Amino acid sequence: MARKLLVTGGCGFIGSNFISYWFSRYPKDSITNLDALTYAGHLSSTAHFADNKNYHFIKGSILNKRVVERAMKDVDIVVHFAAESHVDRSIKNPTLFLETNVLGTQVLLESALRNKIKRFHHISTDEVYGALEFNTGEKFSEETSYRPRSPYAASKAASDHLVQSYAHTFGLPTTITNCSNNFGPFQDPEKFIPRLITNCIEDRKVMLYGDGLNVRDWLHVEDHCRAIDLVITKGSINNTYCIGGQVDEVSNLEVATRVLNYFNKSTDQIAFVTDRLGHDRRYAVNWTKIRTELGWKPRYQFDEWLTATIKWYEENTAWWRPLKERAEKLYR
Ligand code: NAD
Ligand code: TDX
Repeated sequence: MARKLLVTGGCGFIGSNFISYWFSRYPKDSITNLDALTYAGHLSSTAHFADNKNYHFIKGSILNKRVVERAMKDVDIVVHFAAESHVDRSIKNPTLFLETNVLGTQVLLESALRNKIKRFHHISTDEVYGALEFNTGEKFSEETSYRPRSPYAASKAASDHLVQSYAHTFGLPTTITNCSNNFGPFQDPEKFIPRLITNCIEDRKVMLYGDGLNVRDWLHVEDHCRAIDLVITKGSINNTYCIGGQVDEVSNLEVATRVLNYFNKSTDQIAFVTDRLGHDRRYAVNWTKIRTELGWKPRYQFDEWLTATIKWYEENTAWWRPLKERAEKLYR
């Protein structure tokens, strides 16, 4: 039977990829996308499905109770992506992160409860677990204690706790996924990999924070979407699943070197700039639970799909060029 989904933040990077993924897999389902179109929300990321008769867009904030209540009508499944998502911005303006990520999530939870939603799926991050040391072999898992270290991570941790509290106290059927750094098409050029690629295309220097040795666990956005699908359709209620990528430990410096190599540029193009305050050293995710319970594993190998992502940015300059100057301004 066709289902009705409410996707929040569907004009952002992962949300727009998720809507494309869902329509390709479940064409009979209908999707309402509630997005405030902040600086991170782009209608251009939704152009390829905007005409689908099963797609509806509402421009509005998850903080607006009236708008949320309207969007929630007759919905079966909520998939909640909307958030302030950039760590550097959370260092400059933490308050906005608390408003959107914590209070906004609570508005959605209240409305989901009132409307007897069958599943509330919350998208979260591995950053709630803090940071790992180098060369320890340690990874984050569902058992790891929460130790958020940036205002962004703290706001996501608070939102996870709220979701769990609504499940426990009020019986709202929820699931949470905590995933690592995504990469792929339609990621805003203010984030590391798209900034790297677009700086190379525009012959700008490539910026690395600190010594460039920080490690991220890169997950292709489509692998992420497939994992969310499995958790929604087959995952156990009131459960958390960790999601990570198919990548060997790779430092930011190595990622930058690979991108520079693609463009036949030398590492002289790298500028080591002032480190991010509180910069987390290393993330790595143990995804055993989702593999053993739901049979998920990442399909997209990092090196191969980094090249595919570079090509996507080369071929889609019309998408990112209008966003580039604003993104660079953030770092001045
Ligand atoms: P993004 O910044 O690209 O997009 C966020 C979207 O939310 C935008 O379309 C924006 O307009 C919308 N939004 C912001 N505030 C809103 C509000 N008040 N009401 C309605 N819409 C609002 O983010 P993303 O990278 O796609 O991340 C999506 C989710 O995944 C976030 O919850 C983020 O914490 C989580 N996450 C992201 C990553 C990653 O690597 N990008 C990794 C782990 C978890
Ligand atoms: O220009 C840069 N130079 C640089 O060295 C930028 C923008 C980043 N970096 C570093 C900081 C990090 O070590 O690259 C790494 C990745 O940075 P971001 O793209 O800002 O991602 P990160 O801070 O790791 O957080 C991301 O993954 C987890 C998402 O933005 C979050 O939303 C998600 O929860």
